[in-house]
Amino acid sequence: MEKTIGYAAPPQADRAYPHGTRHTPDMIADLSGRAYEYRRQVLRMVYARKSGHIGGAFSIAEILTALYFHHLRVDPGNPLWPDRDRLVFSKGHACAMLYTVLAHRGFFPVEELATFRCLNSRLQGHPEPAKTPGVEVAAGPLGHGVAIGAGMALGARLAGSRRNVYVILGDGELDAGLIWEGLLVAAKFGLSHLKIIIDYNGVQQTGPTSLVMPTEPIADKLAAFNWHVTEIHGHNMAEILDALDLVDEIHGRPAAIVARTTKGKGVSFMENAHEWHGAIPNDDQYRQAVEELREGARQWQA
Ligand SMILES: Cc1ncc(C[n+]2csc(CCOP(=O)(O)OP(=O)(O)O)c2C)c(N)n1
Repeated sequence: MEKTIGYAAPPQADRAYPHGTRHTPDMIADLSGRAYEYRRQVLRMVYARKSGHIGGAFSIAEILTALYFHHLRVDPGNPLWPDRDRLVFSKGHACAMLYTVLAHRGFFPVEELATFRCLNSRLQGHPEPAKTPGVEVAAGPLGHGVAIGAGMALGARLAGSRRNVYVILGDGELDAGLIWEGLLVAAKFGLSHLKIIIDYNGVQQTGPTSLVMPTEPIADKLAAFNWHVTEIHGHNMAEILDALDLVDEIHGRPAAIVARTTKGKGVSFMENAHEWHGAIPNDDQYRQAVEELREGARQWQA
């Protein structure tokens, strides 16, 4: 028998809106403001540990917030519920944001975020499903997400389950050849359970994607691979929520959301700067970043 999905939030969790809730202005403002609070949490974690990846964590904040607090059918009280939707976080280096969102959704205590990247912590520098509740796949070596997601989507089909598989990729990650094999396989099998979201911030570890390995026009390439493609502004909560609803209605082939984002979003000196892929703020930079992110959250308060 199908289990009722547990939207009753665990005591510590932030409010989740049930899948299908209307996209009201209040809800959009609430989730948008939270994305800034979650960025501040990530900043605290990386600053405290002097280790981690801020730029790519900040670019995915709104998308992960939309997924975990509105779209995904998951149950923090029963993380291995067989029919849950799966989130494959392929750009694993940016997991500080994944951990933050999972903790605030109720998968594990928010206090545990303070153990990020500590020896023997459940929150390692790259995600590990055996350790961390809510993490579905191990990631770190880039390029595996689409192939893993295709396998999971085939599995859902064979099991007769309506669960969906969402894969989050970085644009630099598209340099990996295995991604393109996964795209071919998913199209071949018409995997409509599979939805990929490309966090296209245009900047990777050592410079702009357009210089390291140009991938544009990405939408045309995906369409030529027989994927349904939607392009959105990846920090606009309303556009994200609409796109997630839209891709769920695509049948007969897999669907991609190309989200145009900004690496380091929300902190002026981090935005679009590849140095902030993995740099650690000094004390002054930390204070300025905290203030800018507070201001970012404030703009969404009534
Ligand atoms: C197979 C593999 N090659 C290289 C790396 C090193 N690496 C870590 S992050 C990164 C850049 C990723 O860029 P992108 O996917 O755009 O990530 P984002 O900007 O979203 O952080 C690279 C090359 C890796 N983790 N795995």
